Amino acid sequence: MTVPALRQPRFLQLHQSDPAALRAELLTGLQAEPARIAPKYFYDALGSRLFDAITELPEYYPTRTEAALMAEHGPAIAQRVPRGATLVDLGAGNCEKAGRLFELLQPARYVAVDISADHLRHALHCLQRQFPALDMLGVGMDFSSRLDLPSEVGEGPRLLFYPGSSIGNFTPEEALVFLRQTHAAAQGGGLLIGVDLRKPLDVLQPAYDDALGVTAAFNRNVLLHLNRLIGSDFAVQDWRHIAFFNEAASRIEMHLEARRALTVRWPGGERRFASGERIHTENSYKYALADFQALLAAAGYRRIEAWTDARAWFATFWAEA
Ligand code: AVJ
Repeated sequence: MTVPALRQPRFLQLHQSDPAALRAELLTGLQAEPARIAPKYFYDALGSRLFDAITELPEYYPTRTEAALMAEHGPAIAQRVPRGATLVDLGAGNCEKAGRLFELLQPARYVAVDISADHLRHALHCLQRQFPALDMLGVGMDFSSRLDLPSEVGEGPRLLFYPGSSIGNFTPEEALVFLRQTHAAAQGGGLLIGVDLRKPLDVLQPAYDDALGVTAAFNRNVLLHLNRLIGSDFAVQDWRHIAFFNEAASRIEMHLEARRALTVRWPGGERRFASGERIHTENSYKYALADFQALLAAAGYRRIEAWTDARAWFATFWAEA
């Protein structure tokens, strides 16, 4: 008896972090008025674990609402989505959400994209054991500034998958640029995307300022990450977590606020912060269903369809490229 050779996932690392460019970008943000740090810096090893913990908090509704909505409307979504497509998972992380879609959507190939191919190794090897016949590729690339999928993704219709409402970190103008890039990359397929919706303040606010202080730890941890990246001397105890809904901009804003007047130093520079001065660390936009639909149409998508949970807190859109 011959045992067929087991398929193995392939990996491709495209993004090479350039320490000088990274440093320059971070220092520009630190010296800006007001100071800012991009949300992608939340996700060092500890930050990624803290984010996973956030998703289990009673106050943080997006992850479980999206999961329930995908479970409920999965069959309807599957009716729209082409079979045998290449499922391209943008920001795959632990690949959990995509794994739940395989049976439903029957992709011919799975391409997991994350900033680092190394982050994907463990998850893809696990998934490959569960789905031995599926062709799998892990791609390490930074698509936050430009989505430029490599030719290794292959021919055939692509199903781009961008769950979790990460699109909310972009301004609507940036989101439109990004959606146009996904439209160009989808070649005859489409986009399945999770979007967090506007909702009452008493739901929104605690989701980003939970009673246990996990989101506060997640926000303040960015300073420890920065200390390692640029050699700064931020002391986390000097900084307070701030989160509020900016109604006019329809976004949650997160900031770190200096508890006292202080100076932060790094090799070659420093910045003074007044007491109460803030560093802007994240925007998380909340959309009206019709506004996001219009954004997808403006990006060139047609036959746009949305599913929401019963309370209309979260939406999953399918849009044909
Ligand atoms: C990963 C961007 C979807 O905006 O809800 C969670 C990040 N920040 N709590 C979000 C986050 C604070 C999250 N996204």
